[in-house]
Amino acid sequence: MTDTFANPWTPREDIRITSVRAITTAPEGTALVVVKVETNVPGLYGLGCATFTQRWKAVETFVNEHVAHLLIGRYPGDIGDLTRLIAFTGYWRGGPVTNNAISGIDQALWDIAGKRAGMPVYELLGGKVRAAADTYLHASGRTIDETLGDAERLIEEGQRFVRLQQSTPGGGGYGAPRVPTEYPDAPYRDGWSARDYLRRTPALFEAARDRLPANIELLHDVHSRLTPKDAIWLARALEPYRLFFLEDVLPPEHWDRLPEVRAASPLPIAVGELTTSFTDAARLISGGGVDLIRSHVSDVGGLTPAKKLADLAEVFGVRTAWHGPGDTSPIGAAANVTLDVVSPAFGIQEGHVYNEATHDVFPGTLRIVDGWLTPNDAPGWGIDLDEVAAARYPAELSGHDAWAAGVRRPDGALEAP
Ligand code: GCO
Ligand code: MG
Repeated sequence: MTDTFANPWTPREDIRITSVRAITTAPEGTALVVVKVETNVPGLYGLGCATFTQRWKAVETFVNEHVAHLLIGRYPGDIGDLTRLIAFTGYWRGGPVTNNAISGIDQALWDIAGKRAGMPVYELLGGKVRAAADTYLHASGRTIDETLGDAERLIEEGQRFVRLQQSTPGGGGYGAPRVPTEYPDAPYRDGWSARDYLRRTPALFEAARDRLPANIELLHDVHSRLTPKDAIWLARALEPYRLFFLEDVLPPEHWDRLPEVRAASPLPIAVGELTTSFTDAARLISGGGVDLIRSHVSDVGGLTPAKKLADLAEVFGVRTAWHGPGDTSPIGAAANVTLDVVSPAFGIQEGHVYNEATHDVFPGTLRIVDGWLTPNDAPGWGIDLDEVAAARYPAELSGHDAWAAGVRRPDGALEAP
């Protein structure tokens, strides 16, 4: 009987995929999904990041029920064919659930390829063009003073790049703690006001330039909450403070207006963590609206498409800043830094300091040292998964949902998180 899903060539070696499983663990409370692909060669398996923390059960089911049977019996070296098979058999393509599932497989197969070759993945991609990736971490606080105090702590630890986020009433101002209401007469007293945010943010950066060393690079994440005109206003207001980048000024629905925003100010514009298709990310790069592309690698389908995006960015003079928050597994973080060291288009890497429980679950998890991230030299990603430890941290249905539902305007209208 012919196997409809088999590719029509004979594998170079008789190595076969024997099992494909999604494993979810939450050692920091945030659900992390990884895919484990096992083979008939004893001890030869790979791990890939498939973390869509808000909808982790959907990714788990997608991998275990819809993907595993397509791959069992296949040759793990045919990465491009296997990942296209997953995409095309669904007919409708793209989206975070599909792409995270594909990424889990894609990265696990690259891990296997590295282990077979006895090389880290960065060498399979052509090798290093830099020793390590410079990172930025997040400083936040209820007040300007608290935010800058947090930044000083990070600078003390060796960071040269810090993202500054300050609370504004209601929803916190993205990335900063929630503070008490300031709109007692409004229908929703604990609302978040874009006008108020626009007024406060330049003051934060003015104070930062006064207080922090001049060589420290400053970043800021708007988290997609502005209109194009407000975005231009903010970019211009922040010009004197020489930001390294201004992130996600517009929601994805208005990305066609990015060229206008970018042209209005010399401040570099970084966009892309909400891209959920390779082609959308490619169009951001080629469309003239971004200075840095910061896709979440698993949301565009894994290492293979992200490497193509890095190459495209190189051609267009755009730099990379791959999304790397706490809802990226340590395998995903390793994929990010792999891209960083192989690509001439590298701009900066968002870092996350994982807790010790995460290091127990994922032995080999990278640590930021003096602000730098350096990939493992071990074959593949050089990161393992201790399944017994992982099971000690079961995931719950996402706390991120509650956070995302928590931002409303003073008039009560739901705001993008
Ligand atoms: C960033 C982010 C994230 C996202 C988070 C959503 O790191 O720049 O915007 O923190 O909010 O990944 O789940
Ligand atoms: Mg962001």
